[in-house]
Amino acid sequence: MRGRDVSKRPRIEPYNKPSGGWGAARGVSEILLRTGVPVSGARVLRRQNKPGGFACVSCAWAKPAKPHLVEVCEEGAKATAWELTSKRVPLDFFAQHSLTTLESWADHDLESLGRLTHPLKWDRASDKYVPVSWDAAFAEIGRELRAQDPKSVVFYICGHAALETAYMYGLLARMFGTNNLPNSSNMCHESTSVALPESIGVPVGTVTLDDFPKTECLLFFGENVGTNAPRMLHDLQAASRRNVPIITFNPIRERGLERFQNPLSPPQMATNSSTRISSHYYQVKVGGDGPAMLGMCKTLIVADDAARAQGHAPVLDHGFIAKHTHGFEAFAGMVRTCSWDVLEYAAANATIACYGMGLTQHRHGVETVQLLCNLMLLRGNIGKPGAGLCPVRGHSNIQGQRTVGIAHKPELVPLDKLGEQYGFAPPREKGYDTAEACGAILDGKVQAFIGLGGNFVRAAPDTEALEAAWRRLRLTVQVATKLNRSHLIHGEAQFLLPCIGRIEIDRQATGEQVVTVEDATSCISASRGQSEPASEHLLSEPKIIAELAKATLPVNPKLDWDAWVADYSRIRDAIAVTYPDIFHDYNQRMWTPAGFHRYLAARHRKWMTKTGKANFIEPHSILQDLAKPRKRHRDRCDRSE
Ligand SMILES: Nc1nc2c(c(=O)[nH]1)N[C@H]1C(S)=C(S)[C@@H](COP(=O)(O)OP(=O)(O)OC[C@H]3O[C@@H](n4cnc5c(=O)[nH]c(N)nc54)[C@H](O)[C@@H]3O)O[C@H]1N2
Ligand SMILES: Nc1nc2c(c(=O)[nH]1)N[C@H]1C(S)=C(S)[C@@H](COP(=O)(O)OP(=O)(O)OC[C@H]3O[C@@H](n4cnc5c(=O)[nH]c(N)nc54)[C@H](O)[C@@H]3O)O[C@H]1N2
Ligand SMILES: [Mo]
Repeated sequence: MRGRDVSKRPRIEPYNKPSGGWGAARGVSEILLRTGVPVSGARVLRRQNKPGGFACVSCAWAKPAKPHLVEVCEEGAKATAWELTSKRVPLDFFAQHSLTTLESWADHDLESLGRLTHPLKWDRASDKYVPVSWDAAFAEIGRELRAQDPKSVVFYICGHAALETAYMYGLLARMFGTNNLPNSSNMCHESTSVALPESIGVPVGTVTLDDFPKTECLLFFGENVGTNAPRMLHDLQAASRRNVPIITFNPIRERGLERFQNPLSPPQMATNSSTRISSHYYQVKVGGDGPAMLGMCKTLIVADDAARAQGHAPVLDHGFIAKHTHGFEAFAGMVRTCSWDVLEYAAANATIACYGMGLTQHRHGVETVQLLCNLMLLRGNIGKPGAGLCPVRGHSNIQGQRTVGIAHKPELVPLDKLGEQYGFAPPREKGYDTAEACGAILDGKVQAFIGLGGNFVRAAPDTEALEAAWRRLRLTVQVATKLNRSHLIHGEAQFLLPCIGRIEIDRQATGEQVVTVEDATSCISASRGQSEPASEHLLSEPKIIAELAKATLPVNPKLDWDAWVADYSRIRDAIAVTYPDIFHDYNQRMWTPAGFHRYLAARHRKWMTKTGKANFIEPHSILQDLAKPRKRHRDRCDRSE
């Protein structure tokens, strides 16, 4: 068996059909066949994103309370099949291939090998993975970790892991003595998490699925919905049918933002018809969103000045601005003095603004998100039905991990509460985020890296330099379902620990366990695995964390890791003690269809900001760039901002 040569260029072909439709239906059948799971896979798919079923492992889009017959998209079905594959990486594969030879394989081919089945340890003499018992692996990792300064250990977590897992992982890192908790969110919606608290006092979007049927306008910035959150196309299709304008800003004409053929609609499939998604499509330059938003703000403010001068109804929501916001006059004054072309903008009483990587992964991501807030505040579009901000998050529980303590910034975590609950002194020093962790690895300040999922060396920027530095790490541990490049690049001691995925049945001492996740609209719901684990040798993520903790930390009379693993509802009870406002009655409320919504002050027009109001923040760097005409839209950041 040979992997594809990574140096070969991919083939790119034009695609003229709508998103979804027959292409998607064919795609789902093909992937079920290719991964060898057509029958059981199809049965499992019916339980995807349903009450009592499991939450899709592909993206974070919300699940409706009354689900469609099959609440799943092509990408979600592929993700399910990708995890449920009947393929396994046999131990003799590792006996035949050294890690150095596998380095020429593409990630796709590595993952295509199928599921990992045994705990493995890198053997220096042969440069191969050899099987190791779980007990020996935990004992050696514990011994290595205990010998390290906690500040030199990094605990990375990818956004797949459930709330229970993430809570335990954060606790393990902090009890060990570090806030070095970088996560994949640092690479995607970190700009959202920094921008929104300053503007509106919450770090997340303010809309729920219920707002979509009520909205009168949708703005869409830099999100490729057809590929990355396709179930959202149902909500957009419904809005389009109500003739709601959908105004898209994207340098590329993305097919999913143009037309959608609903695979769950027999008439559309039979007649091969489709629905338009975007009513207006503006191909902004890369990084051109800030100027476009300023143009829209100016249009509104100038139109409002004119309307009021002529005694007509105002264009801006002055009642809202006066009662709920701070900094309007300064912002409006600045905008009035700007001179550049303005865009057409349809006024509506309730607008939702959706956005993705096209905004956040820019050097001015924070300011651009804040400018989008300004645009929304001008017409009172936050905290009323049918209106609000909708950052479309990536991994299925990426938003939730922050909610339960995955953060490198100590001020984002109730450290006093944790200290009291578990009788320890949590570290107060800021930890590393993803970019800082990379820097510290390059500088030789890191000795050990524990990765709970993900593909860190590939996901982070500057892969080559990072891989070279990685070899100098003393200990590297990867917990994973499938092989990827980060498992081939190893430190002096490397372990690869295979875990069960969320689609699989998780049996512990008290029976089958359930986990919970938070979606991109802040709804928290239960997810129950449906299929048999890929191998009898796999452990669950909570079990792996508990064993790592027991091997590394002193015994703590206030924390019984084994009792938590035996019954995950006890982890949820503990989470509810740490975060009573969000998680009270957690074990009951997690069964609410579509999940329970966590309280977000901004949704109720309560502003948890320094001014106590929603803030109009001036986009100084964007304005500075505008003053430099030649270079102005070129600067894209690396993936780590
Ligand atoms: N199937 C599947 N789904 C996934 C994932 C996956 O691996 N597989 N990953 C998940 C994750 S972690 C994430 S974060 C999301 C990412 O999902 P998205 O947020 O959609 O991110 P990208 O795929 O990078 O697409 C970015 C879009 O922004 C546009 N763009 C680029 N530059 C600019 C700009 O300057 N301005 C504007 N307005 N637009 C611009 C691009 O043309 C593109 O359409 O997807 C999630 N969903
Ligand atoms: N070049 C490039 N770089 C990027 C991006 C990009 O689009 N292009 N996107 C950026 C973004 S938005 C993000 S969020 C990051 C993502 O960065 P990461 O989260 O680090 O990477 P992923 O590719 O999502 O991780 C996939 C791996 O996770 C493991 N895995 C899958 N399911 C499970 C599970 O249930 N449990 C465990 N323990 N492991 C599991 C499998 O081994 C799989 O190979 O990458 C960022 N970097
Ligand atoms: Mo992401």
